[in-house]
Amino acid sequence: MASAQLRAVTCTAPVNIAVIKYWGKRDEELILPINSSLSVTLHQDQLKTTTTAAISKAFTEDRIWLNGREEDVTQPRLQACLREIRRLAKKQKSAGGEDPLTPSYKVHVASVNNFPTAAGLASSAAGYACLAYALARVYGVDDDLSEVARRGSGSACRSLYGGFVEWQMGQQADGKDSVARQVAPESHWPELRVLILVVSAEKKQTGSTVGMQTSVDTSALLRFRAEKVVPARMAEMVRCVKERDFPAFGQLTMKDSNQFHATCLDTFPPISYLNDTSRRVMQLVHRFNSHHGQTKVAYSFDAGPNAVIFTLDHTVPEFLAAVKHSFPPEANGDPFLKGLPVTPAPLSDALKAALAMEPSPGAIKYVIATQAGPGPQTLDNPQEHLLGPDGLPK
Ligand code: 2P0
Repeated sequence: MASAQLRAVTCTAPVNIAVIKYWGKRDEELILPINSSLSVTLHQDQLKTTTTAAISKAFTEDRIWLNGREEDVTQPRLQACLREIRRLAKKQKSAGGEDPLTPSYKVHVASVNNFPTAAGLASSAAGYACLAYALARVYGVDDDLSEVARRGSGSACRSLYGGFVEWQMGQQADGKDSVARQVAPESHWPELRVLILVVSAEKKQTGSTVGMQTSVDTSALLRFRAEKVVPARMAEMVRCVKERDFPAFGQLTMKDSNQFHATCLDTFPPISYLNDTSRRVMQLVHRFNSHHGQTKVAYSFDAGPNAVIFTLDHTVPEFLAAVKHSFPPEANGDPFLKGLPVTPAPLSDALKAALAMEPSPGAIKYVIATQAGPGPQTLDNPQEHLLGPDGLPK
């Protein structure tokens, strides 16, 4: 087919880490949560999904390739995203858009992550945010994309914005008010740093979708959390971000991560995402903070054993030294530190003694140093399209 018939756009979208966690749906089909959540968008220089969406009159079916492999396009969540974007496109075209036919055009999508799936980092949020954003650009949709992204994966709606983002749970049965909103842009807190401690893990964990449904069905603690704890925590977390109050931000981040994992243990049968290394990281953080007499570092864990550390730029060198002391890197030739460079710092004997930890060699595979970053971007250079002029992966 001639390339003139094909309209293609390529976009990138970020990963986000929740500091007030989403866990549990009140509507499985519409993906409506039982509580609001708040996240930090990570910088795409370190972690991102890139997606090309192309439409053409000549395409006979919707097709999708993820990391180079063609996937089943009839998957219900993907279908929900496609249906929703076409509904928005039709709505917009009927209000005077340029080409009333394009909403019915079939789409080809190719998507890649710049981080290994094997690292155990959640990729669905970046993936569905990128899909929603790329589909919107290619079909010419200007609407709020919260619903399109959310129908793919709940946490994906938070990856539609940079910086600090809340997903308001909403009250309506149709989910129209269950939307993501930016609390503050990434430039608001430039000293904030994020370290991802990639933990060696052999076992496959319970998937989030199934895990949270079991929690909704069986955990009284989860209900209590959603109704009685999270509303006040959301307000407090917004305050912490707006005032750049790191000690309060860090403490609340750790408490909310711990409460999420407590609801997992309260689920029946219980779910446990943390492993011994995760718990040792928690111990390291608490001992580091108590040595300094203040909350300088905070941890957060999602549906897996990897630790996400929040801290401020001036604390990174010393904390990284503490991590290397407690989890000596394996000499396998791979760099232990990826992402933002960190100036090496010595570890004082006093801090070493305060940590009082037997070293666990190799328990942390590597560390990715990053920071808060912007929301989805459109790439202007057609060279960066993942689909060729024939609409197939390059
Ligand atoms: C979060 N997680 O707020 C929480 C904390 C994991 C732990 O959102 O079923 O992949 O697609 O809506 O968004 C993971 O759940 O689940 C998640 P679905 P999702 O980031």
